Amino acid sequence: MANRIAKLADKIAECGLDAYVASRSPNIRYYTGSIGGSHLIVTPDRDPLLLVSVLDENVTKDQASDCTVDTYTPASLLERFADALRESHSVRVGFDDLPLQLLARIRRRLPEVCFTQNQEEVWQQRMVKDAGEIRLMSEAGRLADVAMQALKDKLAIGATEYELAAEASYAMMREGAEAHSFEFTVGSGPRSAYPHASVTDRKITRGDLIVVDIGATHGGYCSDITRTFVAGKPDGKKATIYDVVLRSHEAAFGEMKPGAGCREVDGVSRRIIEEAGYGTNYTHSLGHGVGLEIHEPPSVSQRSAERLEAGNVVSDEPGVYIHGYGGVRIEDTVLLTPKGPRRLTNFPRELENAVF
Ligand SMILES: [Mn+2]
Repeated sequence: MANRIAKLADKIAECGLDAYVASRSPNIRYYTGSIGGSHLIVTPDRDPLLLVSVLDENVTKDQASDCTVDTYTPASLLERFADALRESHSVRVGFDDLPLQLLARIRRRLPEVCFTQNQEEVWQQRMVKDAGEIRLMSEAGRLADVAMQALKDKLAIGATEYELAAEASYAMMREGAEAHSFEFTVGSGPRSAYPHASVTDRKITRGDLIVVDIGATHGGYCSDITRTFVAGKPDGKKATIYDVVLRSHEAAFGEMKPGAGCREVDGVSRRIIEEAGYGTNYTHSLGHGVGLEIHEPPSVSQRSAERLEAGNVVSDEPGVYIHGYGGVRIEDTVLLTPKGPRRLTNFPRELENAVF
């Protein structure tokens, strides 16, 4: 953690800032290793200071490394915050995110200080995963695969979406997930046309497409996988849509190399779906960064100007959704290595494996 904080201190100096306040909990976890702590104050030449409420005092003292931990009460937060910035003689202070009311009160107390929101430097760091993060993300990926297999084993006509989601949840948590990385989607039949379908009491019926989007967190890090199952032998249209989405997913995967433009990679996936006549049914971007949060930079989309680099972890998740009919999405979490893409989720993708 010390070198992550040191890097941040270098970056803020380069940006002409005297101090940086990290208040988003994934950022505090990234820089200190602690799940507790409210505000981490980093300056180029002083020990980092982590302000923690009495509620989180014990966990933060046990977990936080490479910073001084100081406890505040609701009455003393503002004073401690202001003191820390005064002691460091900071004039230009960057922050990731602060509640507006708190920011206004700090500004009133420190009228000489100029506060600017700056998330870019933190994201530049967090976008490139180090070896320790990659280990945790690989395990999060394995947990998602285990959960997908457990769910698949229970696929049957008459099973409810609730029952299927419960199997995935139980399997991943028993194996070492600390949480789900987002709300599961088990969208069956016409509900598979909802990209974020949630989970209901709907029973699986013959002919259904079933989109299952799940993920685990491990050591704070997320995984994200989607598979689409088919209840019974698919008719021509369902087989075609499945094939198009799988080809789109595979083609994009092949383009996920360091230096590739996010926009171009999205374009490769989109062209295949457009050529098959389903362009307007592909209603989201190809992918998003994954890490301590389930949606992070870089965005792999038409609006992105970013380039992929080694150490990025992004999702590869094209989809086709037809209202009233159903949908298909196939997604893996992908690590960019210097040599090319490597999947962190590996559950089989072939249609034969998707039919039950
Ligand atoms: Mn995703």
